[in-house]
Amino acid sequence: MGLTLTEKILQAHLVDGKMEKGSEIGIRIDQTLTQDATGTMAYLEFEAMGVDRVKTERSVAYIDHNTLQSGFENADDHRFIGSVCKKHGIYFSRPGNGICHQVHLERFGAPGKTLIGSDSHTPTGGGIGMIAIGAGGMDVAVAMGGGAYYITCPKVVKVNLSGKLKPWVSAKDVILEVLRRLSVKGGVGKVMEYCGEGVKTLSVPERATITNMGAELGATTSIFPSDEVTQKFLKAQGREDVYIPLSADDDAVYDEQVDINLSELVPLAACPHSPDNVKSVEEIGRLKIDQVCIGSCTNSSLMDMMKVAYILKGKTVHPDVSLSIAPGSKQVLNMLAQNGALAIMIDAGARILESACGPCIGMGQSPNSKGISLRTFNRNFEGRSGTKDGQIYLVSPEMAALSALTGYLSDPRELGEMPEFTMPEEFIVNDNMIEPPVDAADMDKVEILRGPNIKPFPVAEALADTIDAGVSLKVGDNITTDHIMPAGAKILPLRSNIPKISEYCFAVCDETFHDRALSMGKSIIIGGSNYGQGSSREHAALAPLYLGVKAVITKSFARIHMANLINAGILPLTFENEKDYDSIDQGDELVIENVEKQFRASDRIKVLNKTKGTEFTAILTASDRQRDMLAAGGLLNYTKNNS
Ligand code: MIC
Ligand code: SF4
Repeated sequence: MGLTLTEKILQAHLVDGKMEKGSEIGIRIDQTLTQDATGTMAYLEFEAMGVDRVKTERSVAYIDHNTLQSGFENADDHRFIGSVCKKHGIYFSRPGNGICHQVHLERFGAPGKTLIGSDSHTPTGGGIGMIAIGAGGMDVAVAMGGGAYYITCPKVVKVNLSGKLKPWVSAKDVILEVLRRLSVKGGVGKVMEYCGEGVKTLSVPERATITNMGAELGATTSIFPSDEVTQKFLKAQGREDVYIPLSADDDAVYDEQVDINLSELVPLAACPHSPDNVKSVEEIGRLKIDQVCIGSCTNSSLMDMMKVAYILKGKTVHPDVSLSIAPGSKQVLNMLAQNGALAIMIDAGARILESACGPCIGMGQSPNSKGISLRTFNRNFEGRSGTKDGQIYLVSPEMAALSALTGYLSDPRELGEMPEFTMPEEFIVNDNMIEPPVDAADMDKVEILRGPNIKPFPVAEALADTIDAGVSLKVGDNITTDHIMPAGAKILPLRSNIPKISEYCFAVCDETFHDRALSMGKSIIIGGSNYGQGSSREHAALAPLYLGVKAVITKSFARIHMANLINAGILPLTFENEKDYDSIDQGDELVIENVEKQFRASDRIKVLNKTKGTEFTAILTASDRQRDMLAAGGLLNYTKNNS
């Protein structure tokens, strides 16, 4: 029986467990990446592990999220991360060099390798044929130390692409179509593997747009084969040496199949407030807009920018619209500057932002109140833009650029004939903003620079015999990590300071949560389905841990968040019978007796609702290793106990 590409790469990296779907496997990690908003915590955790030098083939730290520097905090974090990198063997991509996923694809990604990153959009690397997975900072720290990364052996979905995209229909429309069909929960426990005749019509950056936003499906990752298109891209980046051809066997067996005829796709938009709320321009109708933002790790490649420049050429941004453009990397920005496209954008009235995440994570450019904003980004969760009632639509760069000129949501096919946009034979390669580490022999000479905002992170105590705690919060379905631990210009600078950032925990849902949880001392959170979807930020587990949350009971969890809860030593349970969700109210006192004894004996955990005088069963879906971690009080305690 043939193998899928996913199985081939996983199998080649398998260090623990068996390749049986649904069971836990440990894989060797070749490369890691971090970004600054999750990186400070990841490197504090790495330091706590006491490993001298990273044991991966390549580890890179990027500074791209917190580049606003409206106080000393971010600059301090950058210096801290830079000094840790120098000492411990990590490459340091300086602020200004670009968004982690875009730069990693350009400069480090390699077919057949494994990559984990402390950012949920790490699967962007799947565009170049690698198994690239988003993870919590602690998992990345362990991988840097040479430890395996554990995942549930995934199901593999064949996404069979046929045909060719019509003019002005974009790679963004491909992934929006997949989201429209499968929803934000559709990829949980699965890898989306793209194959079929249509694959070769897509460039590497286009493939990366698709794998990037596979994160919004909740998928473990997404991957494209490595073929001549990959080879050409790597050659243009001066890295042809890392190219290897890779694809699934012809007789590979998949768990599911999705067929997409690229020729039939039309321009689409994800409407507020979910990436799967996808509609065509006709379905949305005439929509007057206030803002357009082009950029982010989804759509900031050179080819995206060249299309935007073509559309803007000789025109002026509509008087009622603000257009911002953030090219994804220094390489992209530099090439736009040299080929004149940047001048076209400036001339049209675009507001050029630095090569960083920027508005995507609410670092500036929040829309006006009730403002309608078209963005080429990947997430449009409520409040993420920094404007609570902002109405965010996710669209392709082509649709964004044309709409910026017309002032309303416009179908880019109205542009008529499309010229051919071709990838350059050679990109401008200058890695002068990537600092290599010092030699191992000199590591003791490097001083670690710690600013006053960098506070120790909370570590759970070993599990108590009995959890007897009140429900401090009850929330509904599809709660994102942007609800649990919001970001944005005010809060993001506090990522290295858990006591301070926890003041904003769940503030989007309930501003009184922080004080209530603190005064309760210990508590339990009740959630609906797909709880914790979105980012990989472990702050969404560490802040609740700091506030005394002992367990979270939901209808279902998103993958990375559930792993982060276990890493933090918080018990993640799901209702055996979803109806039990309805019988619990905020303030109820819940008791789980003999917790460890119960979960060592079975997946089914008995929970008493003392207030209501009822009892229900919750399920713990965890491997033996994870149960050990929960008993020890999280990954760090577990690692210490076992070293
Ligand atoms: C995001 O897009 O939500 C982020 C900000 O990149 C996060 C990481 C973070 O919260 O720091 C992610 O995707 O994991
Ligand atoms: Fe940055 Fe946005 Fe990409 Fe997250 S999704 S890495 S915030 S650009």
